[in-house]
Amino acid sequence: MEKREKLIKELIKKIKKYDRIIIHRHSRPDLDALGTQLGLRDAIKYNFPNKEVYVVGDVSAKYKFIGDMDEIDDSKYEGALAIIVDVAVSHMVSDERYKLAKEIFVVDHHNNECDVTENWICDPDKAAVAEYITMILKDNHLKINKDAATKLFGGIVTDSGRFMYGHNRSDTLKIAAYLLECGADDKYIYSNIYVESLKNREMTNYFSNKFEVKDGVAFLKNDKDVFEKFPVEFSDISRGMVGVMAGIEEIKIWLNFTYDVTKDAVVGEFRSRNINIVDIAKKYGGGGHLQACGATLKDWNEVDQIINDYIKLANE
Ligand SMILES: [Mn+2]
Repeated sequence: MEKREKLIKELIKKIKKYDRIIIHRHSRPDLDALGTQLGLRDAIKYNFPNKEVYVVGDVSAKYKFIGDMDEIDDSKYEGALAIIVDVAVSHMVSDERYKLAKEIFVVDHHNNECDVTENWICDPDKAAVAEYITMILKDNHLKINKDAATKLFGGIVTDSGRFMYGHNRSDTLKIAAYLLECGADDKYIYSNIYVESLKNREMTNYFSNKFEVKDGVAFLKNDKDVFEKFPVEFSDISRGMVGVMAGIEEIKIWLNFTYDVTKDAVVGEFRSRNINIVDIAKKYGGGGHLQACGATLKDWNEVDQIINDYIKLANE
């Protein structure tokens, strides 16, 4: 049996064995992280009603519609299984108390090595970790109820860019179809992800007028004053505004740099159309997907260096 297959069986065994399971994911969550975390919780509770299952981590106002986090005591980790989804790098995991758990298991789909545990399965061919978890549940004959299906569907539809990205899109669509058969409320997800507040539209307009373009590369440099102008969560600008530069013929690579006062560093979010940009992100200590990745830069000088690297790449 392939190593990954063996580990999947291990994961299922552990889910069945442990009475208490605590699910983590990366900080500043997107809908794949949250949808998978909450969807897996719902599915485990549905299959094993007597198990205690908790979800922890920082909250996101934007994705409140998908569900709430639990506040739990450290003692809950005693003898518990911690499952970490959508991230394999320890410093990016939200709530480091997973270290208190008896065993840890990581399920991811990013191009990163795991520094958390040997119990690590990762499939970068999956468009979303929600797709991976759905496949694992399905293949191992665990039922997916309506609530779980809706949340997992939300993860897939967003991380796949509405089914545009991923290496095996026919698999992604099949898994999404399976979730609809399980009762996923796709309308609920779409009605939440396609509606924005007036404040958000004002923000989009502001950043659309602000980005610079150089030789096929667009970039935004957001210093801390943008948070005085728009008092929103960090990710609302960092990850939330990178898309204002997308879908423009002349722009092949687009970069959003936002100063993070808590780190005294600049967080970069990088996207491209049909160009592998993750290697440059890795060169600066970052990572992610081939065409959607990020890195944290020391200062604005380093930001200029990475912009130049991307300009070179765009013009190769
Ligand atoms: Mn993901």
